[in-house]
Amino acid sequence: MSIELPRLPYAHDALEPFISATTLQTHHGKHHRAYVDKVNALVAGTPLADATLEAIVAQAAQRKASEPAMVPLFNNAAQAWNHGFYWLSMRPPGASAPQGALEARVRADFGGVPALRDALKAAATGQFGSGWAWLVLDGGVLKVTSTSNADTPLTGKQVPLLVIDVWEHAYYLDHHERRAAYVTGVVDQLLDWEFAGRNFERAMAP
Ligand code: MN3
Repeated sequence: MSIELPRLPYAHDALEPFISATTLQTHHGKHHRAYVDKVNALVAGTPLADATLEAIVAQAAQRKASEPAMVPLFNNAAQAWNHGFYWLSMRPPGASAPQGALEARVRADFGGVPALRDALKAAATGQFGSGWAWLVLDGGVLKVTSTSNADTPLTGKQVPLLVIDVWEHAYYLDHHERRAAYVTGVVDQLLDWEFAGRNFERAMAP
């Protein structure tokens, strides 16, 4: 068994004009696929060959400080996982907003949805260099965070609810150096708050 490139949950042009079909073809078909292929090459013939992607990320994260070979495995496996989560974090443009229990939690922790959107934009535009901006649940409290390169909340105690890829390959073809233009489109038009709501309810379930 090897890990697989997940299908995009929408057509390549479904996120236009905020993210172009050309970007999705390259980002999903080339960048994400390269991470998946590299993981499969690195685990082939090892005890991790049959592990799930989540287990590979966890193992590599735990062992990379003492085993140099685990560093590239972590980087590629975490990137593979982060990208799968990123595709699910978006949906075709339209009015989507937190509902129900998640919306109540957003009001309690951020004061309201507009403040949460501002915090996500600030984290995504403010992340220095390559990385990811996240909405996470941390001990029952919503937080906005960012991680560098391949780093992922999956390896810690925070539960990821949504993510925005802020590597240049996510926006350069569409927006060149204007990361903020890409981030504004994603946060205001593309984030899938139903996906965040399902992640939130699963994390809060006893
Ligand atoms: Mn990417």
